[in-house]
Amino acid sequence: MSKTKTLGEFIMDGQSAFPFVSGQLTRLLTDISVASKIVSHQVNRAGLAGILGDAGSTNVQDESQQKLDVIADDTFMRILSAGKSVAGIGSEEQEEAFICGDEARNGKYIVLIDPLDGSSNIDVNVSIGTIFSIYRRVTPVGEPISEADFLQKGTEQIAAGYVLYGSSTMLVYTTGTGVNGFTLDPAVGEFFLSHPQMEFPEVGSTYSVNGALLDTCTEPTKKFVQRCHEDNSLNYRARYIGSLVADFHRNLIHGGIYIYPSLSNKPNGKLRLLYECSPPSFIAEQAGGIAIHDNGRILDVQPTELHQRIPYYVGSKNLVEAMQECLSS
Ligand code: P6P
Repeated sequence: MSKTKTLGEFIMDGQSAFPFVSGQLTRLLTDISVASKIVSHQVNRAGLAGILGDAGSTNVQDESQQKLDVIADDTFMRILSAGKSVAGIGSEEQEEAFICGDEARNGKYIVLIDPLDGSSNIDVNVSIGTIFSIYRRVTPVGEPISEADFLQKGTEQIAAGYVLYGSSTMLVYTTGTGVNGFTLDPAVGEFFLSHPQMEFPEVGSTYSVNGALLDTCTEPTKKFVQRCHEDNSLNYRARYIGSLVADFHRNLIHGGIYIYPSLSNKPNGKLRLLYECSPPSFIAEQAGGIAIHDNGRILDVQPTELHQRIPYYVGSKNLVEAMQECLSS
């Protein structure tokens, strides 16, 4: 029986295809998997370790931080900054980008991360996730890094992925040659390749949008949802978990569209471009899907601020194209 490949073997296979690489990306992806295992362990024992609930602090978004938000952020920051592959980290939980120490000045990469997305679901044991993006720095290695290193278009991503802390813990990522999913076997502490070459099904019929927002969202989303209700050609269903990673992952496997639209009181919606939208958009396009905002492709947007928000529509081609029609009509 062929042995199931571990994440480490898969990453090394990727490196061996480019023998002259420095190995920094391999080390960085490995560091992300290590941090993910630590966070998975903390999430899975949260109710027993007194780490549920509020941390008593707020983040830059003025959202109350959960204890696990802080733990996840500390874990990823500590491990990624120690790895010497990363020159800087932009995190949802940190107002300013974190500049890694002198020993990381030779780091070639920049990481943008939402350490724990879906925090409102932590205390009720519903799936949550980590979302990450990896870019090459634009400033010369060895030089101080600048804002431009963090504000790169999504098309410049070297890799992007998410970790889903669900009924099992999965790490799903792309480096631009397809999307592969790995499942953590907690008995041995290894991620194993369980979902090779993931792609959206040909047709999706699930839409994920917070129904309570339909009163305040702009007309195109109202029109899209109305069309789903009226179109009997597909057996549409609504599924909304309140965790982008969980909704995105289900839609990737079964087909569907995730929507966080522009609202009358929040014209840029809620989701952050750099660490909530660009990574799943890279994955979506690699898996045959589409990812857009109100006026075009997410990956083409030139960021202007680390925490900027953007309306977001991502998923199966047939559904996002239907949403595009509503946006342009
Ligand atoms: P609402 C979690 O805070 C998040 O960023 C996404 O993971 C999730 O889809 C969305 O916000 C939920 O927001 O306004 O529907 O509760």
